[in-house]
Amino acid sequence: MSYVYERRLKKVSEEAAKKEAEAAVITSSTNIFYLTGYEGGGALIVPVDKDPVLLVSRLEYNRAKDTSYVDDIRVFAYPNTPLKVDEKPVYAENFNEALSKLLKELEVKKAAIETPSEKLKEILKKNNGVEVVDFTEVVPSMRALKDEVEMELIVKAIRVTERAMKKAIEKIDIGVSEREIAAEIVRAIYLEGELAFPPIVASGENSVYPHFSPSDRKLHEGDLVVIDVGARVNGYCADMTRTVFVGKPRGKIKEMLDAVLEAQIKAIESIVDGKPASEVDDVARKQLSKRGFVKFFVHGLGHGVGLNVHEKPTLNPVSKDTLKEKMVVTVEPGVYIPGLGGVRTEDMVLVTSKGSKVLTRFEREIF
Ligand SMILES: [Mn+2]
Repeated sequence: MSYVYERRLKKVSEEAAKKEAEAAVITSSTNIFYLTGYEGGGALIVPVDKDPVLLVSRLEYNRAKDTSYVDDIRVFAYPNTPLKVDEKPVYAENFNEALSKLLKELEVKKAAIETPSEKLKEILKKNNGVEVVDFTEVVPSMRALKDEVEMELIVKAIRVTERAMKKAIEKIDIGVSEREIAAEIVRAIYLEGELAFPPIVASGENSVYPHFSPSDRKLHEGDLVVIDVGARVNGYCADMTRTVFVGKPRGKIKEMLDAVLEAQIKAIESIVDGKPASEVDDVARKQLSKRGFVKFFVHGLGHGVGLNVHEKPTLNPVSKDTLKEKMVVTVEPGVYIPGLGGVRTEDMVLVTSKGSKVLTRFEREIF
């Protein structure tokens, strides 16, 4: 992995240089993980022409030392705690003070910082006269394009998610509660990874809520059951949804199920490098409107997935993002009709130069 971190850190220092800063300051713990392999909070300082430095709280020091690609680790800790860590003195009493001291030591006059608080800006200006520019969007944009290492981990997370989905669907039966199905999912996922998010199991009247926490409700004949599941494996997430009908779907419900699948397939077929994300969303909406369901499609079509389950790009009617080769996105149209129920199908797709590759292998038509 070290060459991966080296490559990513080099890119960050280049981006900082473009902003005429002497260093980037990364404060998102997910971005720090992406750049160093260390998952706790703190800050990563990436100077343009010096080695990177990790700033962590005392409680995270050992984890940082054991997992981070970056060797130079400074610790901030309250003054009344032991003031030596590994025989090294504690660097400063709190985060802002530590960052201020470090930027001075590294002779940084202009820092490109992720989500800088007004308080931090003030402290830096007062202490060292450091000018601050925003760096919030840079690493998330890098993360939107997945490299080979990331693709392997994402596919692993998808396979774990599919095994959990299979268990959930096998469990579906009249009289079984949403909670029991959710528990089955959680167990299956924890045997191989962790949860990317708490599973959604929404049955009957609950299925009209796109977001829902599993309840004591027991399944009945004629229920739609929306199951939205995601595992996280080695930091990388998956996200998939299937809708199952308890019984044999007919009439309007069968139409909903078919319409959502058609919309999903059309949208996936329209994906290609260079396509505006809003246009893919529009393809799904147009398809649903042919069947009269578009007014019940109450959310965006999808989102990027990686270290976060929701990340760049966004696929919705107002998205300004353009799909690019190496992006991994979900395609998840849904129709939610009060009094009838909800239907959603979600798969993960890799954007390629020629079109797309569906990464999820799980059968779609299970009703
Ligand atoms: Mn999703």
